[in-house]
Amino acid sequence: MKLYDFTRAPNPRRVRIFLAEKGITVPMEQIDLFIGANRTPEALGRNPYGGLPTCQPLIWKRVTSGRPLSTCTRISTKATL
Ligand SMILES: N[C@@H](CCC(=O)N[C@@H](CS)C(=O)NCC(=O)O)C(=O)O
Repeated sequence: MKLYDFTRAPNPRRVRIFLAEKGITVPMEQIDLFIGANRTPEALGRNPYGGLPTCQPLIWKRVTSGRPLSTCTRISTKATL
């Protein structure tokens, strides 16, 4: 599992805090929201909403409605499975 993170954003921070409390270490990559690095074709390929946090590979499973699942809560839940 790799976490796409931005240390200055609150939602990715929630996941980092959760992982730290659980003692889980994962690779992380900084995506600078302030320069729009979350809106590159590569980033939008990972997360069509362009938001952070995003996790690969296990979060981007589409449900029948076509809506991707990617939230702090979802990532945190999956990280403990
Ligand atoms: N519902 C999402 C919200 C994610 C979110 O809004 N992230 C913000 C950073 S705190 C973001 O990526 N904003 C930039 C954008 O959406 O372009 C979650 O719980 O993770």
